[in-house]
Amino acid sequence: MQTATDINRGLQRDDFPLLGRVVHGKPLAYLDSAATTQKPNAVIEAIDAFYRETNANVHRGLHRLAQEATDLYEGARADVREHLNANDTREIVFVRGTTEAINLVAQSYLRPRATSGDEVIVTEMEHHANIVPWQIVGDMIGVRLRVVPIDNDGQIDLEAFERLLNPRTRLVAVTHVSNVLGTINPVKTIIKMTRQTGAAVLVDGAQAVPHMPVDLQDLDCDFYTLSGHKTFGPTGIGVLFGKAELLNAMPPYQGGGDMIQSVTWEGTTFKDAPARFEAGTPHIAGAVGLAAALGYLRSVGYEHIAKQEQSLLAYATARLQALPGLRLIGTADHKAAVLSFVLDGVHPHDVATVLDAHGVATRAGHHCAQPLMRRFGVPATTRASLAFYNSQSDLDALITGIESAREMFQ
Ligand code: 7TS
Repeated sequence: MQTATDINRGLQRDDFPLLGRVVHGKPLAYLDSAATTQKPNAVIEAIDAFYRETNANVHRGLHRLAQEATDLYEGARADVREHLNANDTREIVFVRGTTEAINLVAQSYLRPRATSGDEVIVTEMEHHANIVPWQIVGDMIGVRLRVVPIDNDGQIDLEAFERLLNPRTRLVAVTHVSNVLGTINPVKTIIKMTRQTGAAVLVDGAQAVPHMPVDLQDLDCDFYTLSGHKTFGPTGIGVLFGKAELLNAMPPYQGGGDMIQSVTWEGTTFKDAPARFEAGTPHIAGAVGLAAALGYLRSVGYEHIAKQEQSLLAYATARLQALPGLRLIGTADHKAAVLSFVLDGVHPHDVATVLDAHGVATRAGHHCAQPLMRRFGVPATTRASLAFYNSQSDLDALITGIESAREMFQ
């Protein structure tokens, strides 16, 4: 159960050794979890134990360690399936992260199917990872990007979306949670609306899985992505979920070892998914660490996580809105604990630099969402992005730092 102490201290904060660091002589206030999350002991220990006790390659050795490593790697896949409530373990492809997952879908799903004049629908709030891969393939075959507008609070205009859907729509690609605005999008509605057409739906879940339970059978999207490092797991590992019938009908994205049935000089036949999309030695320790992270998240409990983060979000929103000259970008009714803002007369990078001197880690810039910055008429924002381990004192340090930036620059 959450208590008032959790908000003061941060939920399970002691599980995260790095959060005890001192930066510039100040206790670290880590408010950059949308860029990457810190790692709990459970994850660090799982990776450490893998390299100390089990390390071997997977799927190809008959010796004991190779079998154990394969069991751990495939066990991690089963854990991911369970965590996301996907139908089948074969629908879980390990990739480097969301970026690679979306590129895979662009190259292996869109490229072979689309013809000139087809359309891909995205929204104005997408990360570049959910824009550029469609443009790269689109430019090769003449596929057009159509963009769903958002309102001034950062919420998708569903009526405009409905008007954009048409028989030329091949794919709808939408973020579950915005990395800049925090908006939690009505993806179930978007998926249902898309189902009225023949188009497929990809949901970018990079910023969702760290904060909320995701039920893929309930959502019924065709593709879903996550990044391990944003979900309290290691960098270099992520997941592409794809419906089995779609994955098995898609050509491989990369060729190499462990993904073939047979290779001759005349040609090659491929294994079914997920192996056909996992050429070469995978990030075995990464998968093990990711499974540990998801298990850890379940042990903390998404109900407690949501309660903690929503309390912190409410507190931070009220404190920020009380600061004169501060404009919050992203004020949706339904949002995750991400606070982007601009301060009159002070460049967002200067704000972040002053904050750093106070031990407060934020990100400043366009957050890989340049079209979104243009939509709000700003070149950049400063962004504080939270996780359940944050505390009210992290947010107090943020406010103190912003006030000091204003004194220095205004
Ligand atoms: N999609 C969203 C919504 C994201 O926030 C990010 C990364 C990506 C895709 C790409 O994920 P990757 O793991 O493949 O890099 N977002 C951020 C961010 O907000 N700050 O740093 C990275």
